[in-house]
Amino acid sequence: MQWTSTAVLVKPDGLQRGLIGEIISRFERKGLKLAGIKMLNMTDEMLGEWYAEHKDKSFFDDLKSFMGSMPVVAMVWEGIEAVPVVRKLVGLTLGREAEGGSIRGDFGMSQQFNLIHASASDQDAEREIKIVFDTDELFDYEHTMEQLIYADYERGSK
Ligand code: FUP
Repeated sequence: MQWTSTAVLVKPDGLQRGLIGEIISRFERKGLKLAGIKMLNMTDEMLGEWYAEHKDKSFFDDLKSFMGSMPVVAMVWEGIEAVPVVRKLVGLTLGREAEGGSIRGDFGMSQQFNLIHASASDQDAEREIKIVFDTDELFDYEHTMEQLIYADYERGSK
């Protein structure tokens, strides 16, 4: 049981579809803690770094141009095992295959227009958070609800 941070981007299609509030609400309701949030245009350089693992794929340029076409809303969410928890709430990459109840499963049909990005691992989360957030844009504060969200022995692992 480890307390971790994860990076989320509401992509240009999520912004256009008016899903920012819905997405934030799902993470809040789950019991995750918001550590940072901002709206920004991702530059080609940022996107090259963000999607470095896909740089040789055929869809790389198209993906970067889509992601840079409009602002995104970037967030950092925290909690015990936040990375896999958020991935589960987000659902499979392809909206058509994503489970009902997940964000992509409930709102998307596409592979590229899949509304949201969530870090795939703790290492990816660390790297991605640094691409978008300065340290003074991340907040450490008391989340009083945690006493209701986790048992004492779980909070001890923080
Ligand atoms: P995910 O981790 O679920 O966001 O998905 P991947 O890391 O596999 O892919 C990164 C992004 O590339 C996805 F959000 C969608 C996009 N993509 C395409 O546009 N075309 C493809 O053929 C595969 C992925």
